[in-house]
Amino acid sequence: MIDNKKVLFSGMQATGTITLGNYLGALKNWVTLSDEYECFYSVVDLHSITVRQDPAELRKRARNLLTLYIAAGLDPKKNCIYYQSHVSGHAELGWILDCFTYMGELNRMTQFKDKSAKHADNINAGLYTYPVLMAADILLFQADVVPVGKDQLQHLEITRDIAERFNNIYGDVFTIPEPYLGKAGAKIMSLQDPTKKMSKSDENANASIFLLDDTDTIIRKFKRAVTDSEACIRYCDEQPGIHNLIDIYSACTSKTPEEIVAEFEGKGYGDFKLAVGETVANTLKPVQDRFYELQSEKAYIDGIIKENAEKANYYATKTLRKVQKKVGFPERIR
Ligand code: ATP
Ligand code: LTN
Repeated sequence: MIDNKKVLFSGMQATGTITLGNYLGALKNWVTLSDEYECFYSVVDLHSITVRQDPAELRKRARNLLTLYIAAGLDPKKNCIYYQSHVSGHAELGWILDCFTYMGELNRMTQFKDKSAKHADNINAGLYTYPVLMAADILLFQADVVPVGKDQLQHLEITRDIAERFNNIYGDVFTIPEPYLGKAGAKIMSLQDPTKKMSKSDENANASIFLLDDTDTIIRKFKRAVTDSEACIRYCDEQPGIHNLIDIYSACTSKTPEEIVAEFEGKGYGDFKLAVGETVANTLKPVQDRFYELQSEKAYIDGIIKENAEKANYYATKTLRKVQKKVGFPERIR
């Protein structure tokens, strides 16, 4: 608890331009939750280097991502928006938690299996211990709740296991976090293969809507979206393409799938795809406009980066000192 509010932590990697999946599955919920909780939203750049990055490009993407957090509606005066690399406690707690995590647990992580298949030439130890660093992110702030997309639930589970293990040995040190999944949009699928999740690292640019895609591009991508052969709009597992488009429309409009099916009764795929495309474009437009405005407000953003890194460091250090004491590191002499 901070000032009688429960704590929320979440983060995104600066590995590419964020997609509609990241927005509907995570960022949009972050904004909704931001009044209720004391929030920490990190650009998790330490996680990004588990995959080889171009340094200049990484720096630029991280800045854009941080700016997008604000453009999407997170007030940086109320929410602590910061770069993970500016708070050394993440790495320090990560190391300690490495020593409380079993290789058997890490061997089961599906993201590790997927990413090592994708980057077979660079299966590094960081990629393997990635979930422990993620656990450190969350536990460092004693987070009660962690809003994520469905693909991250396994990492939340291991975070809880590590925290419980640590607490069993040393007493109540860590808050046990709960995942938060939004109602709609928890798993947005690729527009080209609706059995795969929409991902910012997909090689096919038509498979993903990027947050900064312009209106024409968005509509074109939806027009080309792979759908099914039944030519009617139903919400069922046999029509994964239409299912995905209904989920997207639902997440943008707050209409239920039933209402959407009723709205498009008797209409064809073409009409529906256009409606989804226009709705997504209208949803993203204000975020894009604000992003481009903010990009030119360098001093303002720099100020936020500095202030929030200090705030994050303050809370991180509090937990870290407690943990260091528990495991038996010597007291600091002041
Ligand atoms: P990559 O594609 O590079 O593996 P990613 O987009 O899956 O990256 P992150 O940037 O780390 O991964 O994800 C940030 C947040 O967005 C996480 O909470 C994740 O669960 C959520 N997310 C990612 N993809 C989707 C999706 N297709 N649908 C819903 N939520 C998603
Ligand atoms: N692993 C997440 C990104 C991430 C995160 C976190 C999310 C890193 N640390 C802490 C929530 C809380 C991902 O790949 N989507």
